[in-house]
Amino acid sequence: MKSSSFKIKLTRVEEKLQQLGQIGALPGGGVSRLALTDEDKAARDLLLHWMEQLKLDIRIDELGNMFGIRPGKTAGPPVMVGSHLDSVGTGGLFDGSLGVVAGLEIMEVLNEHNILTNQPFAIANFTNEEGVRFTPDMMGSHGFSKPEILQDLLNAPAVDGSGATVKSELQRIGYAGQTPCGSLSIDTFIELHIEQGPVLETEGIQIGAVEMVQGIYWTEYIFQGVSNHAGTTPIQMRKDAGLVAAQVAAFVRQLANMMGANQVGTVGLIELHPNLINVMAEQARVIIDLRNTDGISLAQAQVSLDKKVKELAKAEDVKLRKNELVRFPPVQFDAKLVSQIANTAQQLGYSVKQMPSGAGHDAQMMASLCPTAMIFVPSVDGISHNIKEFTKAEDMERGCQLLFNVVLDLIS
Ligand code: HGY
Ligand code: MN
Ligand code: MN
Repeated sequence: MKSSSFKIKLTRVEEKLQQLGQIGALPGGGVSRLALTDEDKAARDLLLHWMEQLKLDIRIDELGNMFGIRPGKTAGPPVMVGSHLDSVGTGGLFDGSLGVVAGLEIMEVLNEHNILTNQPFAIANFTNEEGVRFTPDMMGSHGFSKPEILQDLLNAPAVDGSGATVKSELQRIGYAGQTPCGSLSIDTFIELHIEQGPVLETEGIQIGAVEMVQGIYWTEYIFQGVSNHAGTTPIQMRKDAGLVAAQVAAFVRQLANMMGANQVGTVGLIELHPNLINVMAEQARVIIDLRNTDGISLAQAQVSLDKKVKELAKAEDVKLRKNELVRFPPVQFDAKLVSQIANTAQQLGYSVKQMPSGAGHDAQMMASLCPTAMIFVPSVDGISHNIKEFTKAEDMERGCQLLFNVVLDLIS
């Protein structure tokens, strides 16, 4: 069946994104929809409503992953698209939501034209992709691809120390599903996502055919010093946890510069206790995010970081605890599917570039289960994880149409 005759309706996509944007809306724009909060529940409820309207076979698994399946002529594993509805605390309107809404739009077009596809087609909303309330990130798709770690993921404690766990929050919001995690077999997975970086915009390219996702390491270091008076304590007597945290943060940037190539390093979370102006911190907690497209270099960077952290803690005579929160190696996508995306984009007259992903995505977990790839659309000014995140309507339209055409070619 030639997919090019069917067109997605951008207005429907925009309406759904606009409705989702009301959920967890922040005063200056953007959203805060942390995983398994009431805002996440509200977004899930809205998705449930849309999937019911589309008459999909709805499944919710033990990790709260949500699936909507449209049957085809033949039974068997569906081709699936999807992403995530949770956001970071200062999130934009497009990260994750675009991939879920694009899946709904494909369903809308199939239904309005009464297209009976050969293979079933499914959409997914994966739980806790962002990993900022409960680590690791890509949690739902991780558990879907590795059900043997389900209990560990369900017992994951909230990063904020509130005592909430994934399990207690899934139950609280009513999304502790019955479908066994990982019990749905999937034929192929494609994720449409905003690039969240500057490459496509800078190079004036309309579509990214994503070949791989870089490796991601998250490490928590907790420094235990001695809380003391800021004025009376002589410098040489101090055991200042706050100082060590600051030195580690500075070293992460030096490390990225020393490693060069594709090494990046971020200190997004630093917490001091008691965090008071005139009190030396008793405890400091930092979580470091290291990434690299090359797995060996990433592991080397981590070794250098661990070594330096130990030296800095020793020099200040503070105690050190380390927790390895995330150790995701780089993931290659299916080369054949990547070329199919690139070729279909060219047939549609779109400029396209094959490229890596700097951000983590659910697709990197799905890649261990079935042929998987991603489609990127440009981010204005390369901004994301920021309320200013924006993608132009015409870019969204191209991304959704391309996803539709690739999917229809696969399921017809
Ligand atoms: O951390 C990431 O790259 C993704 O946004 N979870
Ligand atoms: Mn995302
Ligand atoms: Mn994100």
